[in-house]
Amino acid sequence: MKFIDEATITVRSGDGGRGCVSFRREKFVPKGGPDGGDGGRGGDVIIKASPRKRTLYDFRYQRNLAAKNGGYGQGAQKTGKDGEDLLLELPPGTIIRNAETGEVITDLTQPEQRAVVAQGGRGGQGNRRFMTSTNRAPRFAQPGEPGQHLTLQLELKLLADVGLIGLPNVGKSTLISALSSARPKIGDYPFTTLTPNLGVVKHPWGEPFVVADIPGLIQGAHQGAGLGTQFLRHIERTRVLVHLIDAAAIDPEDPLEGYKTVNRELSLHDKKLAGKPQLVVLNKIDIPEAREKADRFAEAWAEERDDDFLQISARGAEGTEKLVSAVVQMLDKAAL
Ligand SMILES: Nc1nc2c(ncn2[C@@H]2O[C@H](COP(=O)(O)OP(=O)(O)OP(=O)(O)O)[C@@H](O)[C@H]2O)c(=O)[nH]1
Ligand SMILES: [Mg+2]
Repeated sequence: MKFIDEATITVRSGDGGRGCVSFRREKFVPKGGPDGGDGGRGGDVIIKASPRKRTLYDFRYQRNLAAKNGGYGQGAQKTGKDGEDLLLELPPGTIIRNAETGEVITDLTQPEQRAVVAQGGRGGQGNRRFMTSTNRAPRFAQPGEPGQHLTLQLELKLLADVGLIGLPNVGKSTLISALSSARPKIGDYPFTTLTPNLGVVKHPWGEPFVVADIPGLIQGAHQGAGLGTQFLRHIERTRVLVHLIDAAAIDPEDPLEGYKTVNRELSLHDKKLAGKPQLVVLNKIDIPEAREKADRFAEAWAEERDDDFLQISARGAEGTEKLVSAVVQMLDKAAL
């Protein structure tokens, strides 16, 4: 299934049913009074965050969505049936905007959260309601109120606490597999991951946190190189970034190069993203030549920075516990 994170749809709430013009007819009562019932309400268009939904795939082709109209009022004071609501289930993290004004109508951040985006029209009143002392037999009734037409822009920005970034093939998906029950594809080639994956990390220090694994970034990503920066939107809402580096691929001549490339692409895309707290982690430390390269990295790092970085083997699940504890501390410190 394709990962769709943007869609434009048109929704329409139901029209209210028309009120009825009718007069009582009974045997032996020649002139009955008005008894036209009111029309029913039009159905609302309601959106709801459903954790079962992962993408906006459902809305790729299905673009015109309407609630049902209210039923007409009837004689004998019968009110028309209310039109059925239209319920749209969207993945949590979807932002809903009015496509014309760009205004945010709602942001579905909580599971099961609901919002009415277009209200159904009221039903028209039947002629019975218009009877007065001077007009005992009104021959008119109200039409129903029309429903609302609205074009909505849907944008999915996944909700995760931690974003996993790095060059392709550094072991991001291997790491999320080691930490959570997520089982993304792992491959010894760049761009194995084509769409974001979420994993829930359980740990003994408190509430679980959610990690997002996204496709790797390369130089020029902000201009569309590789898979570009299109998936960075899914880590915009994270509080902390884990920047994973393949220790075996470090260039001993310029050990910080890869690290800097990724950060350059981040800030060219979005300064806010680049400003998030970032934990730097060297991976694949089980590979013999990686250790030596990690030492070169450490020397270059110490010349420029006074904070720490970690060394792990995601494949061997070595150092991952320390990584989780460091992330928990950062999450505790970082406010959204
Ligand atoms: N030796 C060793 N290999 C690792 C380690 N972690 C990952 N790998 C290998 O590195 C390769 C890439 O791993 P992935 O997890 O697919 O890397 P990725 O960063 O998700 O790659 P993309 O999705 O393509 O950006 C695979 O062959 C992994 O088995 C590690 O700790 N040690
Ligand atoms: Mg991957």
